[in-house]
Amino acid sequence: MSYLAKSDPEIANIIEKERLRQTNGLELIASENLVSRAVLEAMGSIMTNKYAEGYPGKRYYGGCEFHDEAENLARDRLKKLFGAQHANVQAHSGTQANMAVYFAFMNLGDTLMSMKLTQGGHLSHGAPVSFTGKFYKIAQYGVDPKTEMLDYGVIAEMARREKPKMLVCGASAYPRTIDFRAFQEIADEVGAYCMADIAHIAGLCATGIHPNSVNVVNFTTTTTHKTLRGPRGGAIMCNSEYSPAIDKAIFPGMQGGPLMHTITAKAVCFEEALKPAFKEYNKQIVKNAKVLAETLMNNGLRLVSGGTDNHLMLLDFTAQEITGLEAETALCRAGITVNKNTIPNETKSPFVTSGLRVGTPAVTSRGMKEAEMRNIGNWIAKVVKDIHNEAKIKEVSQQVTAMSSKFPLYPEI
Ligand code: DSN
Repeated sequence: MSYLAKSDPEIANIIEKERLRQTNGLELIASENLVSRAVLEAMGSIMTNKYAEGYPGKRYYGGCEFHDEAENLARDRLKKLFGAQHANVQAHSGTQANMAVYFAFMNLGDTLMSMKLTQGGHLSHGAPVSFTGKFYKIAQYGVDPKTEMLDYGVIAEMARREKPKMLVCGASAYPRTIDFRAFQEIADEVGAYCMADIAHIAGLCATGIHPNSVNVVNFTTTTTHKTLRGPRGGAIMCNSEYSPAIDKAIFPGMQGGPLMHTITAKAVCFEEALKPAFKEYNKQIVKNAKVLAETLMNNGLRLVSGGTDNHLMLLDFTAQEITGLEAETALCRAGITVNKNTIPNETKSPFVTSGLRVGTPAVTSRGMKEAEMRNIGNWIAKVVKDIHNEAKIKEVSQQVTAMSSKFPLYPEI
């Protein structure tokens, strides 16, 4: 940051404060992660200087030969990682990846069937405030009120009734395994397309720790920055027959110039994800989540669905009579960054909520293992059970900083 510190000390100072926040605290937001130095370098590289509208071999600007090489590598590596026939790596985000699938294969007013936001789904799966809620007729399933897990029989019945054009599976706050084959079978029965948004669990799917949706459902969309541990961005995978429509929907359908520095960094991330160490990393994410979940439950806290199969868990604070917002605020003050989240059968607004979403990808990237998860679980319980006790929050904050300092963000610098 030596150039930035000289040319724009104000911004350099903000970045330094954020570096300290990340270094001294514990990042437990389930959708966040820490990229490698190599990914950071690629993102901050001169690849940002170029317009490359179009696709490799067919650009609307000259001088794109090295951008073609980078994008081809990104596409090939992503295809290899998931066993996909086709990959589009230009989507700026997960929402735009989803939008491209909808625009390519649905007409305005068609029915989109998906998981409700308050039950674990995503804004871009049909929330009234998103473009999806305005452009399409929305039918939404949730989880079973007792098990708090997906009930494929109920989903199939709804699909028969609603006859969607697109059946969406995948979630932002669902701690359990998703049966992609069951979703595709339901879609086939009612003549719908099936899209899996694996943004949260992409790393787990790529490494076989969670079933892979590619070659099972028609379209797979993802972000590249969650368990995949790459730069912020999106991607789409599908069979070759769908590729012309998908590519056209992204460009020129909804995006102009691709972010070539990000695409280059995606290529770096996909190569890292092809290495055996990435599988070990994803295994550890799940091991850590299980230990953290057990520790929280041993402290008398309730987890939605009674546990987790993946990288995240949802705490329900109904019994503690505190809100997700209060818990988030107190934990953040203790150096534990989490986000309030609606839980199934939520009675409070999305800005207040009765729950909290907790995930292990970022702390696992720092090298933390089961022993650290036990500490974290005990600290979370200590804070949320006595939310107004300033002395306790301070004590936890000191313990968090002491432990975090042993796990630097980038050990090599
Ligand atoms: N960023 C996603 C998440 O936190 O799950 C939502 O867009």
